[in-house]
Amino acid sequence: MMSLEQQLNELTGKMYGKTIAACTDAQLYNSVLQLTKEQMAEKPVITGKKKVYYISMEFLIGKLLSNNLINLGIYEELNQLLAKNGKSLAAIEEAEPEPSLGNGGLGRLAACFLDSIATLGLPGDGIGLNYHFGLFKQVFKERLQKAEKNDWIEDNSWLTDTGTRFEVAFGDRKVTSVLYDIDVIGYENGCNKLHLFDVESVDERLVKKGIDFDKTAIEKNLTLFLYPDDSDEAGNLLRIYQEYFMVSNGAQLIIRELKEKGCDLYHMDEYVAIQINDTHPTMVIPELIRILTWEEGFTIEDAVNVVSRTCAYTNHTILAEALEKWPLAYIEKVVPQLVPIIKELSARVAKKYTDEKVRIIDKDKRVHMAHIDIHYGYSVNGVAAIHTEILKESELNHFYKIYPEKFNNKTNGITFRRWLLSCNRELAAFLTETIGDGYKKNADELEKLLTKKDDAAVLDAIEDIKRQKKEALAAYIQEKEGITLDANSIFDIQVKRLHEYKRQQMNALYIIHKYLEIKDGKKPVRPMTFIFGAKAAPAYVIAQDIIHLLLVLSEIINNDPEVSPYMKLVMVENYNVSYAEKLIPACDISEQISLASKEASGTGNMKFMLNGAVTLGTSDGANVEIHDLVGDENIYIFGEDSDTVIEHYAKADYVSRDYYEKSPVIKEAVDFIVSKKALAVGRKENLERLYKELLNKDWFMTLLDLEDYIAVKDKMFADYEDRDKWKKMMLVNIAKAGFFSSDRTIAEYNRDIWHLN
Ligand code: 26V
Repeated sequence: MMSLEQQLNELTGKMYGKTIAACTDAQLYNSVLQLTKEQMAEKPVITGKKKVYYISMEFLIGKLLSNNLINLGIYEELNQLLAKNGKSLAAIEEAEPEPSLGNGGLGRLAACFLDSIATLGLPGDGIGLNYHFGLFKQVFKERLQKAEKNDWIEDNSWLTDTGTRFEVAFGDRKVTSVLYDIDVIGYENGCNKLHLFDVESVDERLVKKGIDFDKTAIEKNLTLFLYPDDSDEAGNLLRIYQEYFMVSNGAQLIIRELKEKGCDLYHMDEYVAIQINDTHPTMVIPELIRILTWEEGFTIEDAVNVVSRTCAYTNHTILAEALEKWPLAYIEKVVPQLVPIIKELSARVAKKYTDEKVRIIDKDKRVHMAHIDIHYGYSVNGVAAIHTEILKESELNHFYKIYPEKFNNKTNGITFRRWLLSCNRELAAFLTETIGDGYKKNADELEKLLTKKDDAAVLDAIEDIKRQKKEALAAYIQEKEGITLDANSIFDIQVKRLHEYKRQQMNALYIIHKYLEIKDGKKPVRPMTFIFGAKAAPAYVIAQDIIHLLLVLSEIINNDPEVSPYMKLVMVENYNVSYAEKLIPACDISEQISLASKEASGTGNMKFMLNGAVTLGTSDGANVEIHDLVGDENIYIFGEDSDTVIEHYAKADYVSRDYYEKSPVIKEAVDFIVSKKALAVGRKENLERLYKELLNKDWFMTLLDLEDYIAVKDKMFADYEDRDKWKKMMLVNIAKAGFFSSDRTIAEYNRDIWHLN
């Protein structure tokens, strides 16, 4: 057997005619990529009688090198041999392009799930699309977000062309697909696959400047972009083309694999479970029924029955605007062959149930995709306890009454390989030293840390690691954003997609309030650092305005010598998974401040907790479960609860202007948005629109919780000075995070829904 060093030297020699020591970081990245791929190819493929297919329009996998090395168990060895040759693995990792094949939590969850499925040794593959350009690259120009194309595919990449080609027929054209696979290696386990489909005729030259392109040239553009702007009809149609392309390929692949295994398609459900990630892949249901009836000789009855026993649906949001309802005419245009099937499915429902709310095709001839999933799938799950309760009791109550047995909760989780072992090697090493390394396979063992709650050496070490990570982040931000941060200040971080329901604007109002206090002579005892990272959908106007406000505020605050010694504000550019891996370990205060009932789960909240941050949050999503686990004394909860919020919506009695007029503190902060100072830096159009939105509409009730938010956040800053108390809170949060391992989540999916092995 050759040593790892010999193998790598042989590769660098073959690829570049150089020794390890003579290679550049980019050359070493390519060589290590090749080495890793070869090692993964030697791992056994995970097999079993039944397999799950996780079908999703998004897999936000992020960079893969570090994770794959950890899962292969060779990270440390490689790290050392590179160091011996004068090279740094961390620097080499920087050379990897990030595949941003997702928008946020939903896509990142899919990636964590693939890691856990393989880690638990369960047979399960992902099915998705090979977008050439991931989520746009965000740049700031004149304090506004600009979107640029974000390519990630290089000659040498994790993708392998499998040689598989399928035909996909649309109403007006046929295309040929190409199947690329990415190996998914479990932690100290075998391999599954992520199957990403592409179009053979795709043409990157279609993209002119920015992210604009001809939306009608389907053969050329189908897999160019993730989530193209869907504000117009051509964009909507393209989205349906993408969705059908994915499910047609997925269905063909699944049926081919079933036949290869010699399975009886009438008993498909004994061999396959298909997990539908939100409604985007819903057409897989009518598509499978179409294939079984048209090509395999099934009666419609038999096809509906077996498909309904095979497909399961996960809901990820209650936001009405995010629930897909496609005009039947659009589906007719793109995939006319599905229309008779969808009509049949709809007719069956209409015959059985008079309630209009459970219809598939409504009176306006729109197809409610979630309704197909619920009627013709065998499981419906929410992603956190409170979310599932809201689905059962309000959003999907009409369905819950018909099918109570289908509803179940699966609280989200995160893979600890990426969100602890890889992004916080210092903390992982300390934990191993302190409680052994059992926690790596059994996350509940983190609780052993509780026995050290009064051990000063342990508490100091945790504080020390946090400090190191803050210094590392400060250095990175200095380099990337040109802003100097003080690692002695409190790092308060809000990173997530930009959306009004997540209320970045409420955080901004707090910052304005603090700024005004400092200008008034009320200085904080310790400097505060506020960090944001967020991309806003290009067509989402108010979200752009909120980014503008944050950039205006950072300009005002960071450049005011009276204020900047006490407070800094950074809006990092192009927040993505790699940036998250640097920000999260360095956080003191984790901002999870969505309007109660609106954040289905959140998963960032879990990542921060695991890395020893303390949560400042509403009773929403998984915050509720974090609260239950750590207890009142280790979390800061504020704001109205979901029942109250749901009641405000039902009665339509929330009037933001009342809150503004009642409270001088709120008024002063909101008015600052259109003050002379702000307008001197920012654009009138954007700031005035945001101001008016907050006063006249405020659909996500920012002002409802603002006073309580200020009070609780102030208390939190004060408590930070009680170092013993704070260090204990950090420890308890880490110790209690085991529940949020996606290994636990996947074990539950398997136990209750998939029944593999
Ligand atoms: C999509 C859209 C698209 C149209 C404009 C508005 C809008 C708003 C939200 C969404 C999100 C769709 C689903 C989603 O990403 N849900 C997220 O799923 C995560 C994983 O379960 C969960 O942790 C987050 O709370 C949830 O927002």
